Amino acid sequence: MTASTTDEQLLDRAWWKESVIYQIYPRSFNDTNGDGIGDIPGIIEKLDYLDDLGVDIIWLNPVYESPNADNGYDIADYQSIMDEFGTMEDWEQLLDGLHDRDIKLIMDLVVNHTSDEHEWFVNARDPDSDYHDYYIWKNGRADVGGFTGHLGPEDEAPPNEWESFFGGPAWAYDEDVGKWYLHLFDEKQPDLNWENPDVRDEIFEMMEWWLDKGIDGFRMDVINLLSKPDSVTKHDPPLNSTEVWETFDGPRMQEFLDTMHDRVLADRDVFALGEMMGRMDMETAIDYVGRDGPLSTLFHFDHVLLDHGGEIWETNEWTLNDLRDSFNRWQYGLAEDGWNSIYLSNHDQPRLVSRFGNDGEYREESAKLLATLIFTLRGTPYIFQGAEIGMTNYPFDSLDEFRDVETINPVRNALESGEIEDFDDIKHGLRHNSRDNARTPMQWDDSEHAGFTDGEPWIGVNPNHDEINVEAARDDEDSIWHYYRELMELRKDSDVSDVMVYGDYEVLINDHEEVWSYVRTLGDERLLVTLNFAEFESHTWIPEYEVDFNPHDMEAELLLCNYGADERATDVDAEAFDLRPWEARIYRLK
Ligand code: TEU
Ligand code: CA
Repeated sequence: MTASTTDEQLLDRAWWKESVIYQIYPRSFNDTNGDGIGDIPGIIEKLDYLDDLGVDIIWLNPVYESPNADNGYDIADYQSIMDEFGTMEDWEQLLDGLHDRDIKLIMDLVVNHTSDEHEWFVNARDPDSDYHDYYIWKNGRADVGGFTGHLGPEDEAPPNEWESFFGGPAWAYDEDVGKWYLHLFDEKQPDLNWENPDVRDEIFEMMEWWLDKGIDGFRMDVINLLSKPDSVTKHDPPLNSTEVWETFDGPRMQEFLDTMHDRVLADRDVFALGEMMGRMDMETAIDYVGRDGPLSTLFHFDHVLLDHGGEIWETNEWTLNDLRDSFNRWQYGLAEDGWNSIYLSNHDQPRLVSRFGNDGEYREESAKLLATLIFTLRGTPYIFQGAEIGMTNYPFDSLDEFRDVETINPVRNALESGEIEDFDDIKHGLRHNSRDNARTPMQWDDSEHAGFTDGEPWIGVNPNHDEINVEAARDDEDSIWHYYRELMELRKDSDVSDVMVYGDYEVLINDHEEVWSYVRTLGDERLLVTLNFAEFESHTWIPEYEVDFNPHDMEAELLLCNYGADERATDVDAEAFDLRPWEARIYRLK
């Protein structure tokens, strides 16, 4: 890997590369009217909190009108606000409040599908309507096995064998139409037909409408699913296709996003973040997010799939080597062109400290180590609400406690079919994997419902809120919360900010089983980051032969350590040193 020059790296400066993003899941952030559901006035109430924390961009999960089959990812009207969350006036006040504090706002853009309650879909059920062709309708096949029989007319199978991401067939039969419509997610989330130019026009106009209201960009939901494979678009019934993965990065994907870019994004300085499903090769990624690509950056799933099995209750063991390999692939893959998004959690993922760290004895240390990782890899860092206080997974005990379709649907199906006998057999896996872990309410204080609501919360509050909460974290100088602030200060407002954002990434001792170390370089500026992913002390060193400078001749100035700046951390010998359990250090090398 040849290091590019300082000038080359800084040529591509952008505000969204230098920003820290904070993700708000409104339903679980802060409730102001006691209905147990977070709302927009609740976010407004916490604007100073966000400002104090020091974040630059808020990504707001969907707040649009929705019957909430998938908590707002099933949109019934793209241009109005969900009643439960408030009004358009509330939303405008939120935007102003953020902008007053120099915080930008990006909105979720969910245009692979709508709700089945969207006016377009309601009309689409009439085959003579102009809206019919807004969705993907296909004839069934003769009974060929698979999902056959009970779902549609007798002796008719769904158009192909695709399984929805939320379990069951990806097609639903509509009696009035006499055909099946595609839904890659829930039945209540019919996929839009992007082959239809009217659909593209509507979406692009809607995007412009929001941008004209003053938002700063979009987080684009499952955006690489828009273009469906030829087996479906060109045939009716579709050609046989069993793998729903075939919907990733379809034939017209680049064209659709290029058009979106040219028509909507190009003339404005906005941030466009694409969520990309599947395991993508670097060429495709660079087509999307490289200098000439339509998007700013992307979310990929490489590292968050490591510990997931095939079913929602199945888990895999991950090792540090797996985790480092998946990040290495992207750090090196987008080193010359393109830009990464660095996240370890979001509303679809279990809590990072429970998953990649240790939520018991070393909760504080490991939460800080993971934060160090997020802020020192090359890319834009993301904080999902609650990570800044080290919130953990929830001790789910019964199916009733879950709210998420992605958990409930497949578990119900498996219980009904007898594939699993008893909930308790899969409890451990669901506790580990379920998206609901991320969705339990934000823990503000140690009061009954953690200060989230005066009413009954829509989903359980983690019982550990008596210890883990914002109030306690802000009061404690050594807390995870204050550590996040220190990281942000380093990244945004220090002598090493440029190297932290733009510096090249180079991994050291790539096969160390406990310690992940890397160097970030920008011209003469060098940072060394060293992280011990273990509950015990680990021995490590900086090998001369792996870097183009001699670390043993250099002085290492400690910038930050999750154990504090004690002698062990400040007085380091590059040839050999030991890291304490979950210890994280950042050095500046001179
Ligand atoms: O997520 C897409 C997606 O891939 C997840 O649903 C994935 O299946 C899950 O993270 C694995 O556990 C986006 C949204 O972020 C998600 O909330 C929506 O449910 C989904 O799209 C449909 O809109
Ligand atoms: Ca409310």
